[in-house]
Amino acid sequence: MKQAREWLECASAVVVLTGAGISAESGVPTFRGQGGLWKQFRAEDLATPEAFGRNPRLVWEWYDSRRTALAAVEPNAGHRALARLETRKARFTLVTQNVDGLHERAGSRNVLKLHGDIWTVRCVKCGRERREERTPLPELPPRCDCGGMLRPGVVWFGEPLPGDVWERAEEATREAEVLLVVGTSATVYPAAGLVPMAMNAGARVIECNMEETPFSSGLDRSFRGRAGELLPQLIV
Ligand code: BV8
Ligand code: ZN
Repeated sequence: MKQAREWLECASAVVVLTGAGISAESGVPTFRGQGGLWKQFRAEDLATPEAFGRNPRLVWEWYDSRRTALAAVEPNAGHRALARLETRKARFTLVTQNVDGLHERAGSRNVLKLHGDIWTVRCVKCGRERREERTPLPELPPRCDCGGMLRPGVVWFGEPLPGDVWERAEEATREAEVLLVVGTSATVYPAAGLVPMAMNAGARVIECNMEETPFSSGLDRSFRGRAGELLPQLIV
């Protein structure tokens, strides 16, 4: 841990990649770990445009229940440690796969949301996107002023990531001296591809995760444990 702390302290360009695991201690269920969201549902059934086309109400019931649960949670020590780290770095980018908005609530500023934001909605007819924070929503599926149906402002399987966001994430990763990977099973692409990209660019890669991931054995350091406990030890 001491060596990893020094790498992090000495680096001037840092990128952090987070997944559902960093929000677990806030009480937000992960996707694939114990009690994961996908246990009750299969990703293919819900987080795809086809599922939404087939049964928009069912997909909205899932998102509305997640939003309602999220409205009651707070960022945890892991989110706060990353917000502290950002204040000390000349170049810092937080790349997240999470859609819960907890990084911003903890004070992180330069956040790239690869998979969108559960607090935004987009009209399938006129394309207008806006914030919508009411929980629960008054009607499912919610409607746009133009009469079109609103969808969650997130990226589903089979959908491209927001172009500019992905480009900025790649660019930051190529310049990183240290990549810190926290709370992700590193199984969803292209997000997970940032890990080998950082390794190939010569960055030190440090992982904090409850379970082993496909990259763990090849990293500079891979710590097993909770983000809320490990990050405050790494970022003092
Ligand atoms: C794309 C939506 C191309 C928002 C999500 C075969 C068929 C079809 C597609 C594919 C295929 N093979 C590959 C693909 C591409 C596909 C993909 O990667 N599939 C995977 C499943 C194989 N990717 C896509 O479709 C992407 N788009 O490729 O488009 C394209 C290009 C041009 C034009 C058209 C198309 C889109 C991917 C985005 C999908 N949307 N979510 C939402 O509802 O949330 S993904 C979903 O998984 C979430 O966003 C989540 O963030 C993400 C990754 O999961 P994790 O965050 O890692 O969470 P997980 O539960 O898995 O892991 C948590 C980890 O934390 C665990 O390891 C656990 O041990 C650990 N942990 C738990 N507690 C703690 C902890 N660690 C520390 N502390 C703790 N306390
Ligand atoms: Zn509209």
